[in-house]
Amino acid sequence: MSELRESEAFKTLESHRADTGGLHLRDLFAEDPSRGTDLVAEACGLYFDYSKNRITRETIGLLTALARDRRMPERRDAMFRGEHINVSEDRAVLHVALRMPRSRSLVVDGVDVVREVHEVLDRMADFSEKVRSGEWKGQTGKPIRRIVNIGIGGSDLGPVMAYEALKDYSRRDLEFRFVSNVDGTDFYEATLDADPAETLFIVSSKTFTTLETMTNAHTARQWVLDGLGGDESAIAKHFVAVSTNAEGVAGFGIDTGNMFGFWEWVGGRYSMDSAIGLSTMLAIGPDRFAEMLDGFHAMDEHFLETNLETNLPVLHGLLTVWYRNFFEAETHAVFPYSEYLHRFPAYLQQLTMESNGKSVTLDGARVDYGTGAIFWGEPGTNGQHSFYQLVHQGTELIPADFIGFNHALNPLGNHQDLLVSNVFAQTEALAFGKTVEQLRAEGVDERLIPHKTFLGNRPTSTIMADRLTPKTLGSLVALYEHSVFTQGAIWNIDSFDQWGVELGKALAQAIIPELESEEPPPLDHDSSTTELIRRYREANGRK
Ligand code: G6Q
Repeated sequence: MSELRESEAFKTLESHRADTGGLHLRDLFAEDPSRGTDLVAEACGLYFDYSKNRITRETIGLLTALARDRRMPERRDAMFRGEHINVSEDRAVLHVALRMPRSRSLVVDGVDVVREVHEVLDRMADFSEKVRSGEWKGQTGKPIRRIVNIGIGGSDLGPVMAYEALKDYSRRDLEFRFVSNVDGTDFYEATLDADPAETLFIVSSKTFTTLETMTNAHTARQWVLDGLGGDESAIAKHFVAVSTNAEGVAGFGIDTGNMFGFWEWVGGRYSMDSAIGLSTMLAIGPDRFAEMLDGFHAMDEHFLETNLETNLPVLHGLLTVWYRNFFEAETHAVFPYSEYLHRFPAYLQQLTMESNGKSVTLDGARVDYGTGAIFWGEPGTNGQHSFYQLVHQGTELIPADFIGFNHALNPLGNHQDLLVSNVFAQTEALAFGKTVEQLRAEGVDERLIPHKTFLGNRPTSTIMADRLTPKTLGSLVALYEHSVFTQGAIWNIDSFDQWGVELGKALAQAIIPELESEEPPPLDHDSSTTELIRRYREANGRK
């Protein structure tokens, strides 16, 4: 049995689950009138109400005891010190340094990383101002009107999410597009109505070797050359790069003077606040970008300094562990009640699932407990008219986060009241349900009672903020980053590697020539893959 399962802290939680798991939120609230005002925590402008979770007042103490037993605080401190906690890649994990203020210093392997971070931020700010003011000119002397970020995974999901989330703060006379997929349609649609003379490409790739990004970048290069008369000097005016690979950038033909660097200690899915966020800065400007960094940093400090019992990311992470390991919940839903956050669940999917979708511990032993939950979600209220049915009355237990705001960015009539009433109504309905007695009292036909019964006792957490600002977004993202960290520490897994994405990449490299060769290739696959390749070749007129 694993160390985790054998630990006293884990066993205590198992018996606590057996004793309390049957309790209904209806009773827990009825017996404890101040539950809704006590089981809450607040920091960085985020109000975290976790009272509608299947816990008693004792549960948090037992979960934080588990965190201490697993040495989560020590591991957190080691991360902040720049130790190589990403053991399988032997790397420091220092996204927290990306948002440290200029006045701070963090020396890792003899280098002050905070100073380096601010050097890059200053160069990004300088460049952004030039583009935003029109001082930066394209090859024909026209200012830039369209900015296309080419990147995938961590070099795409954060930038897209942040652009969409902060659109209200963005320059509306600049158009932003994000090309990630190697499906040519992505590039085609992003440039269909664009003028190469007014288009700037940001090639965002930590490694500068990723198949999709390099393919799209070469297509973009050709598109610019074709559109601007073939003069190679246009590349310097229409391309910049965000990468750690200066050689690769130079090899592509981009002036390394137009390259914004970052560091190997920034994981792709933790990079939206590094130079990978250049498109965000171009959209909202350097000052707003700095506000976003302040929001991240405020949550970092809270995570580092606040006791575990009132620590938002710790509470969130421990509750996720509670459902995953003691209720066997396989998924976790996130429902932002803000249309601007419509890409937030997709962003979180990478953050959570690429980080904690692991089945071996740091020393390589196979786990005998569940790790990363499947994160999913959509903005409310849309989801209510779709899959919420299963969340309310299906057979699965789906813990859910509801995210809402006191104020709309675009107040229109009573839209915001209607929107937020649904946050409160849904969490109330999920917790308390509707009983047979209530239905009978309403005179519901007996035959329909089973169909109209809501068992309730479905756990939710509600995160409320005043309004969606760059700062709030930073704090919200950092909350989830550190929740992921907390979960990974309990499970003793490496939340910062991603070996699981490698195998498919390698196999695709082998299959590309088998699809493209003129002569029939020798195919050494299973019968299914061989036949699929054969049919594809045939459909494309290849033997
Ligand atoms: C993120 C992953 C992955 C990565 C992409 C893009 O944590 O490592 O999603 O971001 O594969 O990689 P490049 O930035 O190197 O192109």
